[in-house]
Amino acid sequence: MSTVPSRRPIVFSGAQPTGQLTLGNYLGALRHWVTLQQDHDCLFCIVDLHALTVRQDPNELRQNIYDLAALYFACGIDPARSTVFIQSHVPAHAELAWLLSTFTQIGELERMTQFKDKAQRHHHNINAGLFTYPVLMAADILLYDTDRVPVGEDQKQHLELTRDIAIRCNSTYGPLFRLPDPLIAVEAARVRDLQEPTKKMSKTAASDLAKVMILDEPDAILKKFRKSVTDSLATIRYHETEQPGVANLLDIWCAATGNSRATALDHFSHHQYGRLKNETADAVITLLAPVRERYHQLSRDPAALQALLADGATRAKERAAGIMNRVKSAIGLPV
Ligand code: ATP
Ligand code: LTN
Repeated sequence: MSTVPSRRPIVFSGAQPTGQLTLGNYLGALRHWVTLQQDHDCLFCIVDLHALTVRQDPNELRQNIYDLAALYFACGIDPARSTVFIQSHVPAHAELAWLLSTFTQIGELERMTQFKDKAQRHHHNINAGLFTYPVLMAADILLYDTDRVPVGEDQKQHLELTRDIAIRCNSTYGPLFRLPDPLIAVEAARVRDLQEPTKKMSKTAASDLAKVMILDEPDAILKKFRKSVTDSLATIRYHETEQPGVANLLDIWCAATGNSRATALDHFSHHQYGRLKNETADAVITLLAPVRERYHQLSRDPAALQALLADGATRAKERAAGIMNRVKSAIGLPV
C-alpha cells in the first residue's frame, strides 16, 4: 500500500542580530524552535535587514550575525533538519516587502506598539525603515507559505498585521498567500526586565543588570538575580500587577525547571525573596550551561559556520523563487 507523504506544517521565525540573546529570547522563542523541528518544516532566519532600523556599527553587526547563528545551533537548531540563513542573503525578502508595502496602510503602521516604543527610544533616528519594519516581517513570513510563527507575545500585533495584509492581497488576487498563525508560548511568553519588571527583558536594554544573557557565566547570572528588583510586600504570591518582579522570578523558575505555577507557589510561599532569587538563578545556570559550552565549540570554526549559512541561503532562495513568481504573475509584473 502506498502512502502519500503528508506535508509537514511550515514554521518561520527569526531574531535580530542586535546584540547577544537574552534569557527572554531563549525562553520565549529559541527553545520552542528546537522542539518544533521534530514535526515541522522549519526556517530560522537571522533578520539582519531588520536590525538596520537602528544604527549599527558595521563590524559589530557582522560579528553579531555570526554570533547569533552560532547561538541558534548551540541552542539545538539542527541544520540537517531546518533551514537556517541570513535574511540579506535572500533578496526576495526585500523585494516582497516592497510589494506588500503597497498593501499596507500608514494608519496600520502607526498603531504598532513596537514602532511607538522604538521611536521613543531612538527619537533622533525615526527612519522610514523603523516605520515599515512590520511589512518586512510580513514578507519574511509570507515568502515561504508559512503555517506557524513561533514568537514571544510582543510580536503578536505584527502577526495580526501580516494576516491582514495577506487577506487584503488574497481578496484582490485570489488565494495568493497562506494565512500564518502565531504560536505563542503560554509560559515565559514575556520574560521581564530584572530592574524594571513592568517592561519586557530586551537585549538592547541599557542596563546590564536588567537582562540575563544566554552566554552569561554562572556568577554573573547569580549576581543579576540577586540584584533583581522585587517589592516591599515581603510575601511570595503570583500577582502580575502588584508584584511584577516576583511574578517574573516565579515564571522564570517554572520555565527553567518545567514546574507549574502551582508547584512554584507551594515550593516558595513560606520563604523569603532571597531563596526565590537564588533558586531561580540556579535553575537558569543549569539550563544555560550546555548551550554556552556548545556555543564556544562552534565559535572556534567560523568557516564551518559560514558554510552552513551558505547552504541555508541556497535552500531558502530556491523556495522563495517559486512564491515570488506566483506573486509577480498575479500582480501583473512580467516574470
Ligand atoms: P530588541 O531588544 O533588539 O528589540 P528583542 O530582545 O526583542 O530585541 P528579537 O530579536 O526582536 O529580540 O526577538 C527574538 C524573539 O525573542 C522573538 O520571537 C521575540 O518575541 C522573543 N522575545 C524577545 N524578548 C522576549 C522576552 N522578554 N520574553 C519572551 N520572548 C521574547
Ligand atoms: N520582529 C521580530 C523579528 C522578526 C521575525 C520575523 C519573527 C523579523 N521577521 C518573522 C518571526 C517571523 C522581533 O522583533 N522579534
